[in-house]
Amino acid sequence: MRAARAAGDRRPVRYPHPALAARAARVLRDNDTGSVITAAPALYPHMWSWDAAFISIGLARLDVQRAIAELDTLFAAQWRNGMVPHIVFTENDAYFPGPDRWGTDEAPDGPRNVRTSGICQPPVHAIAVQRVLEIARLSGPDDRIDAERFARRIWPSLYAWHRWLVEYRTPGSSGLVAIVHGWESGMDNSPRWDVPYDAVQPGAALPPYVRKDVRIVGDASERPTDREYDRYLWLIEEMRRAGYDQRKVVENSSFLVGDVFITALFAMSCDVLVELGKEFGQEREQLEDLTDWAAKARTAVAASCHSVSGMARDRDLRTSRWLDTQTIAGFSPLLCGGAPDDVQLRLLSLLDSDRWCGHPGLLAPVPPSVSPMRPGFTPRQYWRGPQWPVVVWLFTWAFERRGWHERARKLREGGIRLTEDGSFGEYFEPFTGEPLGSTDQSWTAAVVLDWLCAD
Ligand code: 2M8
Repeated sequence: MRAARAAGDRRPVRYPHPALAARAARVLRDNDTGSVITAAPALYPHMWSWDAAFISIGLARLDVQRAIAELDTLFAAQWRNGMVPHIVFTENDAYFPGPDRWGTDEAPDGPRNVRTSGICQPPVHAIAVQRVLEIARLSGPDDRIDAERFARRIWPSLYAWHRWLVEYRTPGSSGLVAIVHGWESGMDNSPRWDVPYDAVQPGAALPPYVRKDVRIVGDASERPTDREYDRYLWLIEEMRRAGYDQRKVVENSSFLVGDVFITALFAMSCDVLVELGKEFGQEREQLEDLTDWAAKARTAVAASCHSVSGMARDRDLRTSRWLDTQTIAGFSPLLCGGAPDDVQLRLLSLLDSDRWCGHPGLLAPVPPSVSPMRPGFTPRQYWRGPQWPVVVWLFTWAFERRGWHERARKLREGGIRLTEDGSFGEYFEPFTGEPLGSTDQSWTAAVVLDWLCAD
């Protein structure tokens, strides 16, 4: 089916849904190296942790076995201490920083047969496993049996990953899951991290480097700045010096922030692991751990809410200061629940208002990464304003789970509207719908496929 030219649209093409689904499937197939689906064809030629989780959900709509293989590949790279690394490297050397710059080969807990980065990304993997299982159950008895075996088999690895986050990444009394690098949040250059990054002072010992991303993305202003990259790389330097010993990393890192969005995802993922664990007969003690971790994470998210706006906040754990920047992460309590009713109502009406999804200029009524009404909103720059389909997917998933079906449906329709041009952009300019960053981004294709198949 050909794309239609839409009258009065700000974009030239809109694909009918069957054609859009076929294009999404082709993106996933084309980005398949045989062993991994790369996050994007040129810009990201490796496996990223949370990308792989979303990709497996899209893959399950096409081929349950392939979805299982993708998650298996990621977890084969799990560190012995439980950490799931943020990048699993392929042989491709077109991305910087590559494995040599990370220098994790000597890390005591690193995997032996594969090279990885030395940090993590948001814990959405249990959610992916459950979703793959749900899709497999609709798909037929063989897929169901395979997916059930897989869920039972991977459960202990998921539990170990969650335990790692509690043991090594929940320092202090805030109860928020902490990150030691903005890349761990997945929202790399979000204004959420501006204040903590100001305190990171790259030393003279920072080895020289040449960025590759800005050569691939034609317009460098869609990417983080060189100043930000200096800080990203300095933090890697600090970790290398700490020998990737997690206690030392957390103790010494000049960036240590309680991430409220990750904390909300962690609470939900713990709930999901409890559900899977009950079904597959996992030990009671471990189920109790997960229930306890979920409750503590929810309490931490609720405690972070601003007394006037209701928005959830990150916390700089080096200075013990709340970070008041208002971004999409402020809506974290709507994902995981646990905030008082009045706060929740305030957040819902803020989300609907012209400051967020109801902004009259938006091409599609889904939340941008930063409110278009805030100073600092930059509509073309990465996590500082554009809309990210994958984040919209998280909201649709969480809202369904909370029983807010109408809200979930509206967001899903908005997400499809945003991506109907068939570019599968990494992120989108909110007013024009122009795809930015990479096109043919795997996780965008994956979530669109899941939305379309759920219709
Ligand atoms: C982006 O992050 C990488 C570093 O991890 C980069 O910019 O080089 C982020 O959007 C991140 O969330 C995502 O997982 C990754 C791959 O899509 O790209």
